[in-house]
Amino acid sequence: MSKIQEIAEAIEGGKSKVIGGLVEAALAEGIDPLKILNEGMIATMGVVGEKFKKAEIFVPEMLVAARTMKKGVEVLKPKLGSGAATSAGKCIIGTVSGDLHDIGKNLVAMMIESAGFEVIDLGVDVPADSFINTLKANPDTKVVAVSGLLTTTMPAMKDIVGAIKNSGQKGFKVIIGGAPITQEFADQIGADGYSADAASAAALAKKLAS
Ligand code: B12
Repeated sequence: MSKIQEIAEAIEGGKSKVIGGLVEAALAEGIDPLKILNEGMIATMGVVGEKFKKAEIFVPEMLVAARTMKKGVEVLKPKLGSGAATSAGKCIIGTVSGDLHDIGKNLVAMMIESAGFEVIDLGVDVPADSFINTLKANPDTKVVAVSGLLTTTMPAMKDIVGAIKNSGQKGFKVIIGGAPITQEFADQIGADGYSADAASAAALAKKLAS
């Protein structure tokens, strides 16, 4: 079995004790960290999601898979990103209110940080007020990034983006993302940008901030 398959199986099976060692072994074999992330980890969360949808697994299994992926990402983190030294400005990031998913948001935060931004991470379940108060406290913010994984929290994303845009604060762009989000939805709610994954989110943030 390849190291990537072993990592995928460990995540799916929620084997958080072995994941760190497996990621280290894969890195030692010279496997590209991005390949480990995309093929071993992110793809596996898609499989986990499908199994949940078909009621083959339930929330606890989804949770342990998520915890295992997080542990794996910790080991991978120093190997990802460019470690850019120059400051591209500030980026405020958070997952919308009502939504507790943060793996994708954390990856986006990590890649945006590697692209040279100072990242202020508000965590999960973030209401519009928190985004706006943080913007007011950090008027030099260049990008506000809003994540959402549930179709049921897409209306909250619309409200949050609207409230941020109408807050009277200036000089920043709003980007959105998450599994159910599309460019069409971003256009509809007046966001300045959308991207489908963490690497392109960082490129988008850089483009919009310059
Ligand atoms: C792990 C997981 C959980 C974990 C979350 C743990 C955690 N700390 O995040 C737990 C168990 C807590 C959970 C709970 C629930 N979950 Co859940 N979960 C998932 C699962 C399996 C994986 C999500 C994930 O981490 N993916 C991997 C990451 C890397 O991908 P990502 O988040 O999409 O992020 C990438 C891009 O979207 C993008 N991106 C993300 N954010 C942003 C932001 C910006 C600005 C940009 C530009 C890009 C960007 O870049 C990221 C990196 O490439 C998904 C299945 C799936 N296919 O998504 C279901 C899923 C999202 N969950 C689902 C559901 C239904 C739930 C629950 C309602 C279940 C329940 N009955 O309680 C609860 C809701 C809790 C809540 N209020 O939030 C459904 C949602 C269905 C829907 N259409 O809304 C899914 C799709 C499963 C399914 N197929 O049914 N879940």
